[in-house]
Amino acid sequence: MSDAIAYELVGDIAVLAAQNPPVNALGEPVRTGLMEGIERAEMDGAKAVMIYGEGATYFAGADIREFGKPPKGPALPDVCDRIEASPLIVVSSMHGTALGGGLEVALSSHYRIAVPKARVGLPEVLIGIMPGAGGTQRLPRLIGSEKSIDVITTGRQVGAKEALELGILDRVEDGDPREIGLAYTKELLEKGAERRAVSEMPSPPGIDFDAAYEAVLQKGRGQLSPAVALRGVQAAAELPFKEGMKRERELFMELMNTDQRQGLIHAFFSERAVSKLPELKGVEPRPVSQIGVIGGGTMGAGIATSALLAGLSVTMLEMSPEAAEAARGRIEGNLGGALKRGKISQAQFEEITQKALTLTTDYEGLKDVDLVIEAVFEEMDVKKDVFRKLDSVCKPGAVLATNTSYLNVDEIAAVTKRPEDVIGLHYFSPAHVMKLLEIVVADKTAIDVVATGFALGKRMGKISVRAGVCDGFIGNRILATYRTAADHMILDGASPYQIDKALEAFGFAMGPFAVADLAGLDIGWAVRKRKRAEGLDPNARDSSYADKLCEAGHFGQKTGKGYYDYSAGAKARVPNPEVMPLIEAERKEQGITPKDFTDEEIVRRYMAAMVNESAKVVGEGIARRPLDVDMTLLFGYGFPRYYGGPLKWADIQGLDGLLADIKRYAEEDPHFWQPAPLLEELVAEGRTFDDLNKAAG
Ligand code: 3H9
Repeated sequence: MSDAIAYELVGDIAVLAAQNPPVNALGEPVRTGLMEGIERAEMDGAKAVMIYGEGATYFAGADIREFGKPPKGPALPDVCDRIEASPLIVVSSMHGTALGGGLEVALSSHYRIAVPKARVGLPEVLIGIMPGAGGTQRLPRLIGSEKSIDVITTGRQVGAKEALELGILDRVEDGDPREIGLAYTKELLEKGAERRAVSEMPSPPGIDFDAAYEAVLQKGRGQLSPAVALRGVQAAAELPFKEGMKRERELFMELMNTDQRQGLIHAFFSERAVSKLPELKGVEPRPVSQIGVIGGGTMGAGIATSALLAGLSVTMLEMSPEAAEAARGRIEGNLGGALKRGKISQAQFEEITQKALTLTTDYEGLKDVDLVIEAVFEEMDVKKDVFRKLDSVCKPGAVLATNTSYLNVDEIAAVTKRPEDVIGLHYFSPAHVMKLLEIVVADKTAIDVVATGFALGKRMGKISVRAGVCDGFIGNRILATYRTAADHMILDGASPYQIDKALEAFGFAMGPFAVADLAGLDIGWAVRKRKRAEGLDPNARDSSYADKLCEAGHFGQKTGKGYYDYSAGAKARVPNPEVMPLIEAERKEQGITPKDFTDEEIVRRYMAAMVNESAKVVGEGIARRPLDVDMTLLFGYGFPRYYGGPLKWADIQGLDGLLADIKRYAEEDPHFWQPAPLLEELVAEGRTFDDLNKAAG
């Protein structure tokens, strides 16, 4: 027998225990073990079978690592059918997360029990596929079409209590999954309960599936899997079980063959791999329980909120009592939002605001903190001054972090006598909401300080990405390049509105000019001024229409006007009529004859610029692996998850085609479009970015 499933006869009950850590994924040995277990139970003359998982969970789903490989052993739908068809009573006892194929095994069982903390769900759409082992056929027969559409198209995890109310579970009981499963099975046998196959239950009533399909498609913003999965639920309502299963298989295979499936699975594994760095193996992070935050503006208050929500004590340093009070107001406002959303209770809110948060205007207040993050004005001299002060007051071993978004961390570290304790922790605004954290490792940063950064990120629920020192680190450096590509297209004939529309159709939640309006046009203005002051390359193209917009007092949403006019509200994006004349005047001044761009051309150039700069960032070691870039863009810059990230997208598009485009664009502007050496190397060797991910382990 496969040792992924342990078999034991307890009286009349055959117990099948999954032993496939960490999540009891339904890989080939588990499927084989389930088949053999059912057969053996029948041969042994058992009266019932009880299935549960050892370790952390019941089956958490099909083994995602098997996707795209040649099939081996019994297929999961056949395993489920075999379980359901058994003449014995089959009971599943669940704990942990019974997800995807896991819940499908449970739905093929005749009775289902779970512990109160268990969660169940069909999250397949989140990885670009849909339930493929009867989930779309059995769930609707239990809970109806509408509720199934909710569970399946959102992929959400349903708590045991709700699952009981919905009718997914028959019983919820606290205890050991094996013990409660056995007791329940015995009870069923004693009362003479009969086999109960969900597939034999009547089809659920239908609804207006076409309207529901359109609504789900729209909500998915280009993601296909939820809408396609809905068609499976439709089949359950309209077809007999066997035909419904056939339809489910067709739809499942359709999704399995999409690029979106590849992108979403890449995102799933990369999200987990991103903070696993070989050099951190076995490195103990420094203990952190009290942190200091300097500067209580939007960013500092967001960082403080995130730390407080993670259970840390925070001392916030501000320049004056008034500024400290304003910072407290911001933090309490953020925490109030968390309270409203049910993330914390009223008691926790009070505990945090009264005990865990301290405001101070004196650096001495930071002398006992384990880690301090400065979020002051983005200017080198200001930062250096802060770090000199920190160096003189902080206790030995305290981690000194800067939240700079582009300044040189080596230079900041150099003003202290302890550069090994200095690191960049670059949060994204609003810091208590945005998931990305760039951990910027400077030349002299000690390895246990890096480990401390990652431990802090994990505690705050962030996706932490290691970055090296350069202007803008990973994310903002790449952003600067693709934004420049967009600016060049505007000079050459595209409008900000066409660019936003084209990129939103591609899948971005907001186009770059709508984002700029949201972030504040003054930010880009300051960066442009700094870069011009540092001296632009004489071959670089420059433009000033956006500066003129700022000079006229238009900073975007916060002033009511930017690229768009927000007088009718933030959502009503009406083009600001002052913008196009400024652009046209500039084209004239630069002697440019505007040309038409197709939406496709816009996307292609924008993405080519993004991929090229990403390849430079990886090639220079600023990002260790392509997946580090992918996760940065996904979690900090609104890159559509279903593409997996810009470099996964590039792999799927074909690197040779992208390089050819870049070379073609370089004929017009050789300064901007310099092909990344790494991209040229990969094309020459016929390799992909993902090959580099795999080589990095
Ligand atoms: C499906 O079922 C299709 C069927 O309908 C039809 C088939 C015909 N496979 O997340 P964690 C790994 S599709 C392989 O850190 P947590 C994960 O990579 C599937 N590996 O732990 C990690 O590995 P490593 C539907 C998997 O406690 C380790 O397990 N199911 C799988 O924070 C620990 O994971 C899903 O989509 C898998 N299915 O969260 C569920 N799942 O240590 C996907 C996990 O090397 N999984 N691993 O980095 C999850 O949502 C979470 O992992 C879970 C645990 C909630 C289970």
